[in-house]
Amino acid sequence: MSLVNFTTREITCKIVYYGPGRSGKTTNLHYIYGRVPDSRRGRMVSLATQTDRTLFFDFLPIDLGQISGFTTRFQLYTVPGQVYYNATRRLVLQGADGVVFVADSQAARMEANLESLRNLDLNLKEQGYDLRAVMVGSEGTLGVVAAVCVRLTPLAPVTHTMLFGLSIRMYVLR
Ligand SMILES: Nc1nc2c(ncn2[C@@H]2O[C@H](COP(=O)(O)OP(=O)(O)OP(=O)(O)O)[C@@H](O)[C@H]2O)c(=O)[nH]1
Ligand SMILES: [Mg+2]
Repeated sequence: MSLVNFTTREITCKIVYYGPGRSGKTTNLHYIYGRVPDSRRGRMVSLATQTDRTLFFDFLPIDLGQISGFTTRFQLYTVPGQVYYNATRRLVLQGADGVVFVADSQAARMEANLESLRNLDLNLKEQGYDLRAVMVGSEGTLGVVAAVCVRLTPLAPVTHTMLFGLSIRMYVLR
């Protein structure tokens, strides 16, 4: 659930980029950092090894403007993809409102993608989420996002929420 602070009138959403090592999670955040205007982004923090592998996480705060008088902030995190950093992944995943799964498109990395998806499934279970249910998506549960497009233009006066199902979730979890 996003954090809503009625006193400061702020809504904060935590989005975690998840996926196997070297799939491009940190690259995604760098790209977003490069596209968001200075006024809408905070400092990007990367805790990485000397070879630029994520050691703990990357963190990028972005400001999406006002929704119904509330300042909306997104906190984007990446996890370290290397298999032996699972304790860190579990920590970073805590309190996430959404997950962006970054798969590696190289055919040779298919098994690594599936391993990471299974690992996500296990780690979400610890937080009481079932990935199969999550991927169906219903109000109030965590969402798994395959792609994100953030438009930093003024909000429309009226917005609608749409819910749709995907028939491939069993295939994805196979
Ligand atoms: N060709 C190509 N290279 C990419 C792409 N995305 C990332 N890379 C390269 O792949 C390498 C690893 O990318 P990272 O973004 O550091 O990967 P990561 O998922 O954060 O990896 P970990 O931190 O180890 O989990 C870097 O050298 C990137 O430049 C892509 O879409 N295409
Ligand atoms: Mg990384």
